[in-house]
Amino acid sequence: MASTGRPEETGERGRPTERGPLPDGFLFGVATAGFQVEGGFNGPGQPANNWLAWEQVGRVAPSGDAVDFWRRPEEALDRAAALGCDSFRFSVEWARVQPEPTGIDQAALDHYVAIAEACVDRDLTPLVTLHHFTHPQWLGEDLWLRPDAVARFEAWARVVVPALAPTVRHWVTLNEINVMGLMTYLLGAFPPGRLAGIDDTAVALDNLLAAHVRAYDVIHAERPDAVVTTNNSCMTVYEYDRMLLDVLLSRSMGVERRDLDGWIAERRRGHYDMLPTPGMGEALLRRVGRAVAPYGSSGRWGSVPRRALDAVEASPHERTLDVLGVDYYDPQASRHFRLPGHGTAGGRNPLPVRELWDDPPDPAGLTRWLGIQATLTPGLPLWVVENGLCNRLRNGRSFGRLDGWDRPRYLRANVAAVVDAVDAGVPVEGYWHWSLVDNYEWGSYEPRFGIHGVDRDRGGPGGTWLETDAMGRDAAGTYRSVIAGLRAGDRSVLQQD
Ligand code: IFM
Repeated sequence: MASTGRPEETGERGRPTERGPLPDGFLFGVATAGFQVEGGFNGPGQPANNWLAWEQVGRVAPSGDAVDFWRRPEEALDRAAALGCDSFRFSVEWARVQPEPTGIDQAALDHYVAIAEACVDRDLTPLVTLHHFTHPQWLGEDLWLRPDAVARFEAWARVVVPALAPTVRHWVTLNEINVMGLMTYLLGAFPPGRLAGIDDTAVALDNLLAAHVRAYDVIHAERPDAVVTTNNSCMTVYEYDRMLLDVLLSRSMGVERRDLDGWIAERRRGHYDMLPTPGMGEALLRRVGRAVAPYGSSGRWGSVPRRALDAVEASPHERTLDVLGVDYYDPQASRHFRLPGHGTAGGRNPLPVRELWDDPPDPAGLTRWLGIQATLTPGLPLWVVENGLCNRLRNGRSFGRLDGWDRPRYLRANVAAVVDAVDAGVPVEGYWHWSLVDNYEWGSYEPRFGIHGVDRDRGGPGGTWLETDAMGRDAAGTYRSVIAGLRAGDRSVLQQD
């Protein structure tokens, strides 16, 4: 199995080192995504992506300059290095490199190579995402329903990977495949904003999984020692989380295609057996998930193409995940639904869903989740590819969280949860905090996730970075001391004040 750490740092997996409680080669990082930080999309003369129409008609806030990462990546990389991180995650934006159907913007591609090299110059292992929710506008909003979606994505990987592979060994193919499918076709939150498009969700998920497999193959052909993952956002409903990974892993687990549906049923049981007993809402969502799944169910969704399985079968690799990436926010599906009019930071929420800034932290849940994944896939290392806390900033006013949590407490508690998992023998090999800096949160600058806050009204394009986070807390100082302390074997840095 490929080692995920840098060669000089790699030791025995899951074994605490003499220097501290974490395995050798454990990566601490921060995670970002191009459209959220770069700026310079969807304006006149700028590369256009699938959010263009929504920005133009005012359905979402303009992404504008974001934090101007495209023009000054050094500031972000210096800040990540100053935290003591040894990894930095960024995405290569398809719309920037291929703004037109024909040809590529070589200067843009070279710029991404330069960013990867600038990471290495700072001892930051680059973790590169090939697709973080966006694609060129010319591919249409419904790219992931198109029969040629997988081939298109494979062609995109063939553009990026040869250019970056000499510098980049660690990859995320597609960010949060499950969220991409659900937000686009079920919940209407990503363009084209379809609600309850159950069949479309299934087709999109199938295409996204197949695209992952093809990209995995492209990356490994270019760089056999690559470490490749995709990072589902943890969700308790099996069909929208673990089932997708199980489809990818089925071949490596010796499951024949004809046996897949029965095996999926077993895996569903295994997944739910390890989760806390569901309340009524959760049980209902699980039933719905099961009824509409493209895999593991009978009859109704037989029309879904199952391209993912074809790709898994055709791959030269028995297993197309080198590490299991998890994004951990609030996995409990039923917790996302609330009665309209419920209280939220800064007012009342008229919608039947919980806002990001009200998502309840659950560090113990993170330890449990990591353990469950390791049990379901013994021997596969794990990365926490994203984990972060949101607060709201509205019209220049920053709101604290209703539950009183802040980022220093969250950072300590969640890293401690990862350390607990490692102590229990779970092979976690990296943690990337979302995010280094406040950024464009898919249609709005109100949700803030940054270790560094940004004053968007001061300074030039991209605003002014703050030393504190949006709540005025020293999140940077906390992460710095947590990383340095754990590397020195000092767990006291995880204690709450
Ligand atoms: O900002 C997003 C990111 O793009 C994907 N994962 C969740 C983050 C916070 O909502």
